[in-house]
Amino acid sequence: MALTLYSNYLNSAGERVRIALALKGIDYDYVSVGEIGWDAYETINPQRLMPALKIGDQIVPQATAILEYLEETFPEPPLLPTDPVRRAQARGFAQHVVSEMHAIDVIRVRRFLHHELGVAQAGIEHWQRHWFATGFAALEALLARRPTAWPYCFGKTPGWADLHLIPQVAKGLSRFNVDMAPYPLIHDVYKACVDLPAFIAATPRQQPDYPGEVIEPDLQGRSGNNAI
Ligand SMILES: N[C@@H](CCC(=O)N[C@@H](CS)C(=O)NCC(=O)O)C(=O)O
Repeated sequence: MALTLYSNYLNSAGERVRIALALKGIDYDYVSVGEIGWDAYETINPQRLMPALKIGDQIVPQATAILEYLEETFPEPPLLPTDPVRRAQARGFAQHVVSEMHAIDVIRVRRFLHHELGVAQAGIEHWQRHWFATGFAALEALLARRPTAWPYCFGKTPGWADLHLIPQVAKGLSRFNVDMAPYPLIHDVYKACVDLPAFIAATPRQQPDYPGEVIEPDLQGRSGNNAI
């Protein structure tokens, strides 16, 4: 079945999916939402959020749903641990990135805080620092409790938790000046992943719509899902 990923180069939720596609060696077409425009994209994905995966003529929104489809349909190599408890822990770790960090650091939330609630730039930066620090502290504590100091979050090979963690760390380091010194275990996993071909292939600069430099969305712009 033909697969098409709708994403853009900076789309960190899409980066999770791109890592999974690369780890599993799955061929897909890439469509840049920036190039087709948000209104055209809405006809494809009414959620107006990236990424979405087109499978044949069907659309699946939300990175987690896409990752679950890939794991079920292309089981090799497995991204989730085989032990059921460890598998649940990997999912819980990843879900913390998705729900407790990424969901509240995205540009549409920051624009809403700024335009609708009158939060100035310094306040927005405070918000970002607070939620990155709270989130990474919790993830660091989870890594510290592992029974084995695996090179990756939950095993000897990169998987589900890693592909969620790395785009969030990369974004924190390159775009939000997050100090990773308090999180040495996270930083070790980051170092183990960041030079792997699948993780490199998924980075913003490797995407067809990378404009040559990262253009940080500013507070004045309009978000894709019209949150503001
Ligand atoms: N829960 C969604 C989050 C998707 C999401 O927020 N994507 C961002 C880019 S990383 C987006 O589409 N932003 C457009 C906007 O904020 O309007 C997922 O994991 O797929």
